[in-house]
Amino acid sequence: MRCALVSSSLDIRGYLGTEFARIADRIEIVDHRRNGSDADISLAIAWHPPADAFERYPNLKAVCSIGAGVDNIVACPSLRPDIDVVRIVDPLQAQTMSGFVIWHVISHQRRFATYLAQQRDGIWKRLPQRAAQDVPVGILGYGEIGQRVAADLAQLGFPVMVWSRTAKPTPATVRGFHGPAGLAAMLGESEVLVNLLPLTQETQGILNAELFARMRRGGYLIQVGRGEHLVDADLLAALESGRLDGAALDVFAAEPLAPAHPFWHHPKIVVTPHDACEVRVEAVATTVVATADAIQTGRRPPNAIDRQRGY
Ligand code: NDP
Ligand code: OXD
Repeated sequence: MRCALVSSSLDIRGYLGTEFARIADRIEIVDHRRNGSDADISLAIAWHPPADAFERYPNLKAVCSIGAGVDNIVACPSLRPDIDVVRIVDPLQAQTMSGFVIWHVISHQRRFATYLAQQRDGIWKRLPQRAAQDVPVGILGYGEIGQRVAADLAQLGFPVMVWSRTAKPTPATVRGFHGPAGLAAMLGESEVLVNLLPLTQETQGILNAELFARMRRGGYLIQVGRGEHLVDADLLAALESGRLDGAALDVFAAEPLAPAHPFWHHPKIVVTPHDACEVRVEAVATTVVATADAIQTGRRPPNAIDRQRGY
């Protein structure tokens, strides 16, 4: 089966390399806007597709993301509502994200930024220690990745709370919340807040002044969802007022982060370049093969998102 590569921001062919062909040897990848007929294309791999990208594929059945997030694909105006959008689900990606989140939670708990500053100034001074059980962590989103992060943090002794759209069963070590009332309740108890939500109309701008005001004073934000979840000015104000003590930001509304953006040099902000957890090419190739199989046998592809919900 032929599969079109569609991106305005990434060399997908270069990213897939030779590993993709090893696993997906019956998929022939072709570049977007190649010469020749586009009527034979029923499958595409996309990341930030151009607005008119899908107009030229009248027989397109499914588009695979190269990430867990699909917001940049579902936002594409030329994507017809009947086309399946398929996300990556990869337990190794969730494990890597979990390590990234744990790194920042413990960095906040053990005052790593203060120790770095003390070292720079040659200061030998022990700081009061806080046990994991005294640092409650709230997680926005309890999906494929949020579940792994919650389980690992609970295993380390942190009190863990999770928030989802619908009520979800949780193990005894994780407290579940849902809906608007659940959010308010969870925020009131959260010192560290981890954002692992998908970007949808409902979640855009959710990390704002009102939300920060509901968290424990001196809290910490770990933002690994999407840049558009965060109101940048509200974060800066919350850090300025002491409402928040710090933030680790991995995703930004405009990536790469503009050189003049105030986040770069803010003493209470850690910036990483959308690198919390890579997607392995192997996971993309397996997903594309499963999607091609589904198209050929007239089934819905595994890991196709709900187009109405947007995730
Ligand atoms: P899933 O789709 O598996 O889970 C999403 C979770 O968010 C679900 O629990 C869902 O609730 C909840 N949710 C969605 N909308 C709302 C809402 N309006 N109110 C409350 N809860 C809501 O996503 P993943 O766990 O796989 O990934 C989450 C996001 O993490 C991705 O969409 C992506 O943006 C980001 N990401 C970032 C990466 C990085 O490198 N920085 C890497 C990978 C992912 P319910 O269970 O009720 O449906
Ligand atoms: C993402 C990913 O969705 O890297 O950001 O999977």
